[in-house]
Amino acid sequence: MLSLIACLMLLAGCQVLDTNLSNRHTIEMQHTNRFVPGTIEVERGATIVFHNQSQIWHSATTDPGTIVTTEPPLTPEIVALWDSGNLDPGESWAIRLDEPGTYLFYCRRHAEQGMIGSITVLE
Ligand SMILES: [Cu+2]
Repeated sequence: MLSLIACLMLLAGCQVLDTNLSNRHTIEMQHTNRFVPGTIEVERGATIVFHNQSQIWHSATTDPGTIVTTEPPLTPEIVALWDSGNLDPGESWAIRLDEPGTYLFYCRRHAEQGMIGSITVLE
């Protein structure tokens, strides 16, 4: 009986882990000055991890003026800039997105070269 309970607890633990992992998405910052993937759709509450796998720094930065949403509009708090700061090679930075909408972001260093992306958080 004890071993059965232990088994069930293990299974429950695995499920929790799976759920968390499936709602976690990594966007790579690549040496080609691109976010990969550049466009993703995620569930509410997803954690987005930006990982710099290149040899130079990048950022993941939003601009309130570029955020596109459906009704109701996002509050100023949510629209507030998120900015990873300068991520050095090998560094990661994460943000959790709870509000539906489409978030556009760019790299402050390479936006003009097309290093931009978008995350759509589904209803
Ligand atoms: Cu960059």
